[in-house]
Amino acid sequence: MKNFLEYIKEKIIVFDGATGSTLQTYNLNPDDFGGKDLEGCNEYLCKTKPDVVKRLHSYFLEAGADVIETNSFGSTSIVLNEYNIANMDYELSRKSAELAKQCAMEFSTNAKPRFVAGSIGPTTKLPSLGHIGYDEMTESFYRQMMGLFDGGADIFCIETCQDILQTKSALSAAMRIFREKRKKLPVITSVTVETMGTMLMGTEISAALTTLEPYDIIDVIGMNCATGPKEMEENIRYLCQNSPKPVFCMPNAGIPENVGGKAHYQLTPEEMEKWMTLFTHELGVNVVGGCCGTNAEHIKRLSSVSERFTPKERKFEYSPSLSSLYSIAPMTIEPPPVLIGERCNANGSKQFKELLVKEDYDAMVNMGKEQIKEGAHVLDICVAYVGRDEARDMAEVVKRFNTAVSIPLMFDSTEVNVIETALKLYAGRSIINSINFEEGTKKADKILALAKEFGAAVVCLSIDEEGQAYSLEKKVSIAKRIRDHAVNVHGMREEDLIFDTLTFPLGSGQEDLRNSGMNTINAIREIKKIMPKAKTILGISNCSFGLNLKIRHVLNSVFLHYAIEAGLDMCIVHAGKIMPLYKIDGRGREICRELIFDERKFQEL
Ligand code: THG
Repeated sequence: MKNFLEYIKEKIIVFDGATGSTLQTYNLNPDDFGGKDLEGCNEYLCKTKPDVVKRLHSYFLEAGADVIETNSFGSTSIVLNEYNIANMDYELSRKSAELAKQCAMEFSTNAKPRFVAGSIGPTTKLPSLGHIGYDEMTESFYRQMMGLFDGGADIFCIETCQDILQTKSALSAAMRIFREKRKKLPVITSVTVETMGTMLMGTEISAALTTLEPYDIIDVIGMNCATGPKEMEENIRYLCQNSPKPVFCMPNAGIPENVGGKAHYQLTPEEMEKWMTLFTHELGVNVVGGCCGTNAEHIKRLSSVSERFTPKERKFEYSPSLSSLYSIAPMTIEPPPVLIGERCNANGSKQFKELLVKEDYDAMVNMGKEQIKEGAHVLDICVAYVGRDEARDMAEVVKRFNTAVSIPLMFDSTEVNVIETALKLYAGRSIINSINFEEGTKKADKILALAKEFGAAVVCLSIDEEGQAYSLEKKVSIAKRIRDHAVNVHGMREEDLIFDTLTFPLGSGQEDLRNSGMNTINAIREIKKIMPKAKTILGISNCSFGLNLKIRHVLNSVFLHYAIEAGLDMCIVHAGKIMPLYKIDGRGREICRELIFDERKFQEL
């Protein structure tokens, strides 16, 4: 049989129509569901009424669907628990795949193969609102997916996502299954954008794409449910213009209207055909199907669209970005640099440290918000404080910042478990700050594995077994070594690595640090030359440690200026305190320049 991912290149793929609203037309009674307590549990029909489930599949296969979805939307323990049958998750999931597979096989021919997509719904819990923890949710998805895999599903369809953390959790489960089974299935992830134009949690489509795009286990990305095609147009257009992966679109038959207490869907098969012709032929959607309210007539029309058009070649532009739960921030901006707020750091701000000790999380969130007002594009978060439980503090902070802060976060910790805790609570695409080769690759390997599992970008410090790099050669050679390891061993992309050539205090009087500023800046230039896709970053304020406050702001600003000139992409700063060069008097500028480039003139004066 043809491979699904090959097939998608030659044909617009047609999924089936609505499961729930079609089952409703069969007028099932409580006995069909296995009793009053289980009424409405569609997934349980796989056990009590397998013939009804097969009838549903055959109905859509006859209409021309290339792919049918298993009757397993809510077959996780999380959802089944509401019917007190949580422990039937594996069995029902497996059965749903077996039934769908039997039907697909009956219809499958060489000319028109039919596939089974395991339906993985969002469950009934929103992890970003703290309804459930990441590990518990992942375990639940794992059991459902294992059933679908063992029952013969050809594809995993992680669909109707309302909170991107649900999708991340399902992806963690899928990665575990593919590792254990030594076999990967194609994965589709599909989010639901409500009528207000964002996902239920407030996520814009650009943020959803940015968060999911780095996952290489995802093969197809798209949208389903909530609205009809008309309301989806702008977001589908965005995906088609920006997604490197094939695009999936399964609208409802319009927005449901309440008719006599029942949901009523108005979009006709003709209207569906008209919209999907636009989406496939003009925008370049690759996979179509119907969600709530769509019946065999809708699917027949989609089949005819698929017969008339071959997949459109899309031109897209994509450069990796960062995201919060809500929106995106690019990893490079014009003019540079991306400003990363430094103040939510227990070691870098007395105020933040005191708030942490008081556990005044609202005030900590406010410090984050203040930095946004001052111009920060991203926030560095560091809660390391001797005598406190860093992982616990990170959890408390990330939980709140995830929903309360609109810009992406960077997690600043040397502890693997602290980074992991943060990633499991954060819905966006973050930066991990940082890795180094102080212990060889040992610790870096653990953090890079986390970066891959959660799609995060990573700051790489020029530190190896011999310690921090001071010379230009050493700064660059460590960066190259980390790049080779991250790319070749872990499958990271060069563009997701952010090199930090280290900022040392310039005004300390320490003889061995005299040329460190210059080396740091020259190393940036060199790294940008040999790794053009990689990004660079500096913790600018380190350069002025120990000096008086007014001078610090001047030196920080001048140091930043020269680093940008050398190609710096991002900097960790107090954004409100950075001055443009023209606001610094000539003499101040010159003294700072001499200090940075170690010209020693000031000694002769
Ligand atoms: N590279 C990377 N990450 C980093 C650094 C780096 N993270 C931490 C640090 N260096 C960057 N962050 C800061 C934050 C604050 C200050 C310096 C660097 C700072 N704070 C004042 C002080 O300590 O005197 C403010 C005091 C206050 O407000 O209480 O200077 O290099 N990857």
